[in-house]
Formats: sequence, C-alpha cells, structure tokens
Amino acid sequence: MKKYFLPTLTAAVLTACAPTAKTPTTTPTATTTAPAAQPAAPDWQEQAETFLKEYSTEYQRLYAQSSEAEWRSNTHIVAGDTANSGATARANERMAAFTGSAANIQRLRELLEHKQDLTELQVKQLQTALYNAANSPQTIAEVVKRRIKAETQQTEKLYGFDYKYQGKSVTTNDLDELLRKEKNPAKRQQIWEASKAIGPTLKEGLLNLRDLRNQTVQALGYPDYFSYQASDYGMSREEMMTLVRKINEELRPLYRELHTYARYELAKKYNVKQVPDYLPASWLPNRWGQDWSAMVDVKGLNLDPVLAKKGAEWQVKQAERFYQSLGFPALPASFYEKSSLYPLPKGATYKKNNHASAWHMDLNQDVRSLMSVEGNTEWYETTHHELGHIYYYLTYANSEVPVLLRQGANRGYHEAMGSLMGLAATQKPFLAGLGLVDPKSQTDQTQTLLKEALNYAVFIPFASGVMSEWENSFYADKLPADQLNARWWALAKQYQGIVPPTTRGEQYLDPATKTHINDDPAQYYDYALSYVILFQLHDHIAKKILKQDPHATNYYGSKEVGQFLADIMRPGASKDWRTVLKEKTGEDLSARAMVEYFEPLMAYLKQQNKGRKYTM
Ligand code: X8Z
Ligand code: ZN
Repeated sequence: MKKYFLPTLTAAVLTACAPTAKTPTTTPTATTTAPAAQPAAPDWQEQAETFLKEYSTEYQRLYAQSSEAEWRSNTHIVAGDTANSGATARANERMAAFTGSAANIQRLRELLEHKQDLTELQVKQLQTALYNAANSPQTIAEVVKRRIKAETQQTEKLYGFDYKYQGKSVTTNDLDELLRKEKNPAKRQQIWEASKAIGPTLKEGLLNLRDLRNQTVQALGYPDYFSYQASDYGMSREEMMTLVRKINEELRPLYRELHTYARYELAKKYNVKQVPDYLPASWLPNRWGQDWSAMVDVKGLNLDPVLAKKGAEWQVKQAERFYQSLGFPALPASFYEKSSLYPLPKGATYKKNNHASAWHMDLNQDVRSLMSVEGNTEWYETTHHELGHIYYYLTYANSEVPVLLRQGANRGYHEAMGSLMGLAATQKPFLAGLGLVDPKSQTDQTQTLLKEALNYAVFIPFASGVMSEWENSFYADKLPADQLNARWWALAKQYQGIVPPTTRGEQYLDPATKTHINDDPAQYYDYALSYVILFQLHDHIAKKILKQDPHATNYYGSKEVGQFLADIMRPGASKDWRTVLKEKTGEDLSARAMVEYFEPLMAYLKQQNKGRKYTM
C-alpha cells in the first residue's frame, strides 16, 4: 500500500480554487487604440484558472471514489472474492481515463507552453496534473488497464497470504514479536523462513508489474518508472542515486561500528563461538534487518511492559494528545469511526493489509489510518508516524492550497513529520513528563543512544542502499528475472553486511516480502531522506526553539514547536521543498545533524570493538 496515498495515484486535487493573484502578463492586451475588430489575445491566467477549476473538481471526485474502493480492498480481503477487486479496478480505471485523457494532456501541454504568463501556483498545478497523467496515459489505455488490474491482484495476494509457523496460521505481528523475542537460533531461522514464504507467490505478478509500470510512464517520455518517481522531487534518477549514496557514505563509519558490535554481541547471545563475518539475517530482530533496536533494553526506559498494560487504544489516543498539546486540533470524529486501527479479531473470515498506512480519502477532512496496533514500542512509534501523515493532510487541506498541491513539500517530508514525533515521544524527559518512566531513575545515556542508533542509523543502508539500489536495477536496468534474489542478497551483504542463513536461490523472491516493493514501488528512498530531514528538524527544534539537548527533549505542550511544524505542513506542495528546508532550518538537505546526533556514541563503540575484527 502506498504509505499515504493510493497506489495508482500520486497527487492531490484542487477544490474551490483559491483566488490567485494575477501577475502582469507579457501578452499584450487590447488597448483603447487597438482596432476593434482584432481579437484580444487570450488571457492565459484566466484560461488556466478555468481549466484547473473544472479539472480539480472532477479529480477530487474521482480520487474520493478510488480511495473508497481501495480502502475496501485493503481492509476486507476475502480469498476468491472478486467483488472488491472488480470495484477497485473500475474506480481506478475511471480515474486513469480522466487524468490520462488525451484531451487533458493536450490542454495541459498547451497551457504550460505559456508558463511565463501564468502564476507560479498555476504552473505547479498544471505540472502536477501532467505528472499524474504520465501514470495513466490513455494513448496506451490497454496497458494502463492491465496495470491497474495487476496492481489490484498483487495487493490481494500480498495481504491475503496465510503465513504459517509450526503448522499454525500467524500474523506478521506474531512473526515480528517472535523475531524480537526468540533466543534459540534454530527456531529463529524457522521464523525468518516463515516470513519469507510469501516471496515466490509474488514473483510473476511483480515481473509483470515492472513491465507495465515502465511502459506506462515511457509513453509520456520518462525512461523508466524509477526515473518517473524521482522526478517528483525535481531530480533525475542519477541525481537521486547520487544523493542516497552520499547519505549512505556519511553514515557508513557509524554503521561499521554498529555492525561489528552486533556481530559480537549476538554471537554471545546465541552462544556461537565463531563470530561470523556477516550477520545471519535470522539473528536480527526484524524481518529485513532494517531496525535492530530491540537488541538493547535500557534499564529504566523499557516501554514494552507499560505499553502492553496501557493497551493499543491508549497509544492512539496518546499520540493524538501529543499533537494536540502542540496546538494541532483534535482528530475529526470520522477518523475514529472509519479507520481500521487494530488487528482483526481472532477467527475473522477476512484479512486486511498488515502494513501501516494513512489515507487522505477525499483530499479534505476524511482522513483514516489502517494499522494493526498492539501495545508495544514498535507500534507506539508507528502510531505517531501515521498521525504525522494525518495531521499533514488536515493542515494543508485549507482554502489556500489547491487540491492538486495537497501533498507534502516532497514525499520525504510526509514521512518525516510523524517519525520525528515518534523519536520525540521516546526521549526520557518526554516519557517522564507523561509518567511513563520514573524521572528520578538513573538511566544510561550511552545505552539509550545505542538503542536509537540501532533504529535510525541501521535503517540507512537498508533504505538508501539495498532497497533503492535494487529497485533502481529492477526498473531502470531491467534486472533479469533469474538474478532478482541474487542481486538482493549481494546488496544486503554490501550495504548491510547481512547474509541469509542458508543459500537463497532464485526459487525465492526475498525482496518481494517487503510490501513497498509491490505496492509503493521505486520510492523507498523517501524514508532514507525522511530520516535525514527528521534529524535536521529535530536539531533545529531542540537547539533553537526549546533550547534543550537534542538527546533529551520534551516537545510536549510547546505551541512554538507546533507552529514550526504546522508552518512547514500548511503550504503542502505549493512551496519548493528546498526553499522550505533552507527557510525553516537555515540548512540544505544534509546528514550533518544525524551524524552529529550519534557522534557521542562513536567513542563508546570504538572502545567496545577494540580488538574485534571489522569486516565491512
Ligand atoms: O512503511 C512505513 C510506514 C508507512 S506510512 C509505516 N515505514 C517504513 C517501513 O515500515 O519500512 C516507516 C519507516 C520505514
Ligand atoms: Zn509513512
């Protein structure tokens, strides 16, 4: 599931269009001296305004219909049922027929030829509409139709899959919990393998989708689907890859220490005498090795028992209270009525999407989240993450922001907001203020920072390395079908220093076990960028607004922090993302703040790793 939009759509719409300030046009207009018979030159701003108003109204209507159908398809998955998938495919086809229509494409191009006569806001909207058109050009309507169908089917397979461990059906929540807790390495391997069993079932569908996705965007001149997604940032594929590789390199020295540390600590934990050069994937407390924070328990700061006691619903309410304390409004009642926040009851006759997402159903006030919240640290953070999307939606759904620009400054910002709140909600002064931990208890700051690094720093080689490199190869380099798994594990070794517990041939498809590979394609670098942005924002908030140590903040109740975040959210995509960052933090996009945050940990890790063999 596209983390916060719909899989087949990428942008938002325009409602009752905000009055646009007209800039003087260079087109000469009729003057009193002009001969009366000569037709007046067209007023391009007026033409664009008329077009955008109509376009946006229809776009928003179709978007809402598509969202409703997708919501149903992601929350009620019944094996063999075709009613939902049929309805979803039809709604998405209607959307595609409109956004990709030849008439709309022609008109958009025509208007954009007069860019210099239009307002900046109009140009942005027209460009967004043309970007959306490239995802569904009706010049190749049959290909688009097949892609829509293939996407719907892939979603059903992905979330309808019945995971089995020791002969019993289990949920992904169960598998995650087992991977966090199980101490027996042989059992761990079984659990890990159980979590990868879905891969082969998705292979044919994914290969088909690759071709259909590439063909779709090629019709409007994009070389491949990866380039198409990168262009949403105003960047080429090569520029995006250069950026993510740079981020990865900047975090590499820290990762190298964490990797060495983890190999030795886990070998000790699992009673393995010979420390392996590379980490067996089944040793790590996460299905893809993207978050190792469960490896460390900080005495006095372990949230799991208290969260288990408070329960899932409390977590959602608490996250809302946190946003409200900053000055954000209460969530609309419909959020609670219409969302799907918790795991399905045992024995339910249907399944639901098991990955968290947030939905802007109508690009207005109908906001919902799809989660399977349980009382634990991982869901506590994820709840804050999803509400970040929800408050972003609500904040830019205002009359100043045209419907087509109701998106994040870029996709990475959208991911950053809630993750930032998730980080803030786990720092000790915040937790103490909330009464979740004893403020008087002595807690180890180094262990706290280590636990955070095992979450945020460990994520970078996965997101900017393995995922981005694999999808780049897959879409742009047309990675051959008999090298998909080999490439995945070569990247995991190179970037994460992780190897599979046993050889994983091409009969498996381990990348496809990551939901994004199927339904949020060629965009995973969003998350790497979001962590970089998150630390930039956090650094600014801590030092400049709260005047607190970034390692020990308490945002709770700070209207100034709320103002700062809402100011970034309010314009949506109507402001350039680079300008926003520079204006708000005084910096360009950079891993500086993230590296600086973890700097105090380096000395400790080097000390711990003294005499140990480094393999990366
Ligand atoms: O997919 C997500 C969000 C989607 S709204 C829950 N995340 C990435 C992942 O789970 O792989 C958040 C951080 C990384
Ligand atoms: Zn997200």
